[in-house]
Amino acid sequence: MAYMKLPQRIAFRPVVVAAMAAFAAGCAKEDRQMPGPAPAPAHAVLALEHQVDGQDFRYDTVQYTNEAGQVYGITHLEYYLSQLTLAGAAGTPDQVIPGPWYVNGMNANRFDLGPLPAGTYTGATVQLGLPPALNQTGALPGTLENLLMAWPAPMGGGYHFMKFEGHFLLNGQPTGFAMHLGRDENLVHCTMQQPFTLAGAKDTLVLRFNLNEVFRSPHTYDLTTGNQSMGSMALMGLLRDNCADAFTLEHRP
Ligand SMILES: [Cu+2]
Repeated sequence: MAYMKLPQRIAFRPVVVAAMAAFAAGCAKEDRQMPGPAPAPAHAVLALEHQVDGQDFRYDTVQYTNEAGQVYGITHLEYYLSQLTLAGAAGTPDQVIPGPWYVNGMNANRFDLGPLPAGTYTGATVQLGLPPALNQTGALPGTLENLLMAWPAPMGGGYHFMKFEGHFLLNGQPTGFAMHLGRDENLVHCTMQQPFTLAGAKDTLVLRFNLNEVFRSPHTYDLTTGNQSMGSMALMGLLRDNCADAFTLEHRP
C-alpha cells in the first residue's frame, strides 16, 4: 500500500514546488513586511555501517573468522530494513518510521528519516526484511535492485530479506557460501538496547551491522554443513534467530 503513494508524491512534488514558487514571487514584497516563516524542521538521517567484530568491512579479502572458527571473506551484501521504531522515554512518544530501505554494502546507505522530535529514547527496534504486505511479488517498485532481490515465485514469491555471500576456507580451499534469507516466517525483529538522545536537529542515527552475528548466538552456524541457506527453512531459521542482535544503534550529533 505504502509503495502506491510514492510515485504520486514524486509526480506531484514539482507541481507543488512550482505553485509555491509562483506564490512566493507574487507575494515577495508583502512578505518582507511580515515575520519570516518558521524554518522547516531539520531531518534526521539513518546511516548504515558494516563491520566484523570491530574489523573494517572489506570485500574479497578472506580475513574474518566466524564463531565456528571458519575463515571467510565477503563478496556480496544486500538486504532490506523496515519498521524502525524508536522507543521514547520520559514523555517522548515512540517514533515509527516504516521504510523500507534497501541496503547494499557497495552504497553509502544514508536515508532521510524526516524530522524526529528531540528527547530521550531507551532503545530501538528494526526489521531485517520486509513486512508481509510488501513481501509479495510486485509489491515493491520494479527497480533493478528490487527485481534482483526477488524471491522465486515457485518458492513462495516476495523478496529476499538478505543476501550475504562470500567464500570460506574448507580444507584450505575457498568455497562459496550464500546466506539467503526470505519468507515471512523468517522476518527478523532486531533489538538495539542502546539508549540515546535526539537533539531534534540534524541528528544522525548510526545503525551498525556486525556480520559475525549472522553466524553467532543463539546458534553457532557451521558453513560446512549449510553453505546455501535458501530453500532450507531450518537453516534460515538459524540465521533469523542469530540476526536479532546483529545491530547496534548510536546517535551521532
Ligand atoms: Cu536466494
